Amino acid sequence: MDVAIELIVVVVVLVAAAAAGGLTLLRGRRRRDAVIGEEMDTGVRRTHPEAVPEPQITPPAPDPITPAERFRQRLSRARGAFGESVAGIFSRGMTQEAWEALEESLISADVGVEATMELVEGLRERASAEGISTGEGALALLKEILRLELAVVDRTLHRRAEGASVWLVTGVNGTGKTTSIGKLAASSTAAGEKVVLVAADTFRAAAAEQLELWGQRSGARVIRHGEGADPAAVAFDGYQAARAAGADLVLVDTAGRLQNKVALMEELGKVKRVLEREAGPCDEVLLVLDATTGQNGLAQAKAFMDTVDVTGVVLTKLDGTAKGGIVIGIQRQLGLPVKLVGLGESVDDLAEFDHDAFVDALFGQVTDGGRNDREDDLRRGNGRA
Ligand SMILES: Nc1nc2c(ncn2[C@@H]2O[C@H](COP(=O)(O)OP(=O)(O)O)[C@@H](O)[C@H]2O)c(=O)[nH]1
Ligand SMILES: [Mg+2]
Repeated sequence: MDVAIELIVVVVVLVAAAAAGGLTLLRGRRRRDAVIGEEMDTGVRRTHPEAVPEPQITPPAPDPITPAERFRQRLSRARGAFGESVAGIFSRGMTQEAWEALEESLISADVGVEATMELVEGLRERASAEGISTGEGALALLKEILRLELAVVDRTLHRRAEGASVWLVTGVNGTGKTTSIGKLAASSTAAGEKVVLVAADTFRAAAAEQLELWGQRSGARVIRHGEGADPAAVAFDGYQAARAAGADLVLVDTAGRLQNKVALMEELGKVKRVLEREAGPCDEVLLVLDATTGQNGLAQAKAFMDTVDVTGVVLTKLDGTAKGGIVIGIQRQLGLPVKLVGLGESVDDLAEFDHDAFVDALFGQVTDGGRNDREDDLRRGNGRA
């Protein structure tokens, strides 16, 4: 009899893990289950079921690579198109055709038309001022210009010194809000923090259920109401619960169906007002953008920026696209810093944006860290001090 019950539990756990995006997630989950035991029971409604025993699987050895290396490796999947098209561009020297081809490559990598024109113009001016005469030299200079441009932005993820920090997460449906919140929750709980997830996307019950699954996986508490509940009321309860529990971080998940944009934006504005009334200014208002939607995503972003003061972008699905140039588009066209990058569907696939690794990956160099000698040699070889 006991064996039968155990078997059922094992099957349920396996099915749940598989449904949530593959058994690879078990790795992150096992690591973090220890945190589930650490409770915050101070009268807060606890909505995730009791932790269930897990099948005995030997955990794989911890990843020895650093986050920056991981970022590079993951991005390397996306580098293809841009790196390859740019590599051959200057093979016949710095001709007019080459400059035009470079513009085309940047535009197809989603840098944006205006930004591309400015970048290429700036590059041509500097190349001639500095006496750079080879294509390789021009490419090295382009990398340097991009690095400098991306380096000047403040990408700090703000936390308050005392009390629960509040991060409101917004964006169109399907961009990866809930998944990114889950990943953030997992890394925060793994770092020993108390995290509360607030299911303020009440449009479908499935949205809250998805968040609960991440709550179980990460050991974060989930606050939810029923389907169709007022999202602002859930936000209110969520923050109160977090405060009562002495939580460190509150991650608020919101709805993103654009079919009824006016109602959506009103709802979002209200959620933010309620949070700020209770907690003071949100420490972060993150806009989640799907890198594969490119310039269309930027048009959608404007609607959110008109409603809430967005403090940064979480750029998801960068693992599956060659259009990484959107990072530059976001910075130039929206004036927003990309703070976090989604590089896959599993729990570890969220990274803080690393501009050096990003530029390397964009140009197809993924093996060495930061700036590399070849680049410096090229510059020296082209007559610069
Ligand atoms: N490849 C990839 N898929 C992602 C990433 N982030 C989210 N997803 C997937 O995108 C889909 C929508 O994500 P979800 O979090 O439900 O979006 P939401 O509607 O904005 O909450 C899911 O299938 C996720 O697994 C990412 O960085 N890379
Ligand atoms: Mg969602």
